[in-house]
Amino acid sequence: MNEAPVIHERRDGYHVLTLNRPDRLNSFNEAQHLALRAALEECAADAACGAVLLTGAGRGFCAGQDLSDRDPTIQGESPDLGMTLETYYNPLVRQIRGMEKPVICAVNGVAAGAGANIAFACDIVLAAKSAKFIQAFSKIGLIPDAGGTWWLTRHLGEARAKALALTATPLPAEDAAAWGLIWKAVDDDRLMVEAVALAEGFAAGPTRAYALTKQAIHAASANGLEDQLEVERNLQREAGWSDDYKEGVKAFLEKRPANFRKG
Ligand code: T3D
Repeated sequence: MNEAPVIHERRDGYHVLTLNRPDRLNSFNEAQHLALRAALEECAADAACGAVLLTGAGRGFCAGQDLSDRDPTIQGESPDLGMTLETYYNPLVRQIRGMEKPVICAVNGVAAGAGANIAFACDIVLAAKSAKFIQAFSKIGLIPDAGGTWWLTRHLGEARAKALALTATPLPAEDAAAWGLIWKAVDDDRLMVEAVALAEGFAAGPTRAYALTKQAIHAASANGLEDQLEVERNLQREAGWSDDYKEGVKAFLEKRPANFRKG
């Protein structure tokens, strides 16, 4: 068995990152944080990588922070959780959001605490129908982190955000999709098939246009229409100067599939 906390597979055109602490439902300890950070840095730097696919080993996706590292009977003094967010979780969310290529999350089972919110940070979230999302924080006297208060409020509105956060009620994958929190819930045996098909599609696609699209959509949540029209003008100008755009139009006119070369 591979004991690395993150399994990093470099495939043709995309990378697969699998959280790999299944006996702890892939909850985060420091080693897993550092391995995931290094893997994402490599994905970002690899020009041949057109997409990242994140998933979990075993029956869970990720149960958030490894609470055995927070055992008060061992730790004594309370840890500074603001510091652990600043050191590990916040940079991880920024790394995923800022990745200049699509990040797909295949949620293979329960996603709890920061595990749920890291999934929501990804660009396209597919979940197995058996999976559920739990804002488990209130059960241990914490507040949602890793962007949880932001994703829930933006995607669901205050009523649902507060109910999920305050009650820690598990949200089944199909409801998460129906509520607009994730892209799709799929049959369990189809999860990786569909996630891989998406990754392969992105691997063959116009990477720079995907990066600019992410940038525009992220800007939209803070902008009014006038400001957003300006963002679109500026980013479309850049897209229009790319070789991918020339190739896309040429391929359309020649009635053939485009052969994007990531430029
Ligand atoms: O601390 C900071 O730095 C601040 C940041 C905080 C971010 C956070 O994420 S805080 C929230 C932490 N996560 C949780 O509170 C979730 C804890 N886990 C659960 O509530 C449940 O395990 C689940 C609802 C996720 C799944 O339940 P179930 O019944 O399917 O599985 P289980 O039996 O509870 O778990 C299976 C094993 O994984 C079990 O170990 P065992 O008994 O087989 O040896 C369990 O202890 C272990 N496990 C699950 N979650 C964690 C964990 N071990 C350590 N930390 C966990 N988070």
